[in-house]
Amino acid sequence: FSKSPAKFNPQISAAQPGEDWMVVRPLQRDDYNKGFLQLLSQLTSTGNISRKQFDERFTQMKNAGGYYVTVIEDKRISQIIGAATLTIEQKFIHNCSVRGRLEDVVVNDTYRGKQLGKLIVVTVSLLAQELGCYKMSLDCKDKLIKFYESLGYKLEPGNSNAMNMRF
Ligand code: 16G
Repeated sequence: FSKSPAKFNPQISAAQPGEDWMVVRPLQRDDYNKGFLQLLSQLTSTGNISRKQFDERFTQMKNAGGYYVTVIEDKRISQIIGAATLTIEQKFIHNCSVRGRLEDVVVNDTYRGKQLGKLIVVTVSLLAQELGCYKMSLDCKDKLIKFYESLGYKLEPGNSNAMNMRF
């Protein structure tokens, strides 16, 4: 972002999300009861996660550090309607820098058209910049490339192939 600050000028921010009925904040334990996992299941398979499993994973992420699970809550109905996670990888390269990864971005499909995707991605991307990441990476479905490009992400020529080994 630092190379093109003029282009990265969001009209909405976590502090001013544009609507007073919503809030952008870190994940809380109680979000188990606010539809967080049901929201994630709009992105991919979540399995059937018990309260105990959720609590244990929440604690593990907190203790490990480097996990910034961020949510949008509709306060009128106490439901999580958007989420995105920043994970931080420690590096030796780039003078012992850190790399950010944007993961598990999802917005409740009944809230389309309110720029909530932009809100949560911009929030988490600014957080990555603030935490000193030298870059922020993501992989996504082809149909979402334009969306991420509009927020400052770029396909890098010769380096734009995400590869997976599924286990
Ligand atoms: C997308 C997500 C990734 C998520 C994956 C789940 C973004 C930017 N990318 O690639 O974070 O983990 O989908 O799909 O949100 P999977 O269940 O096929 O791995």
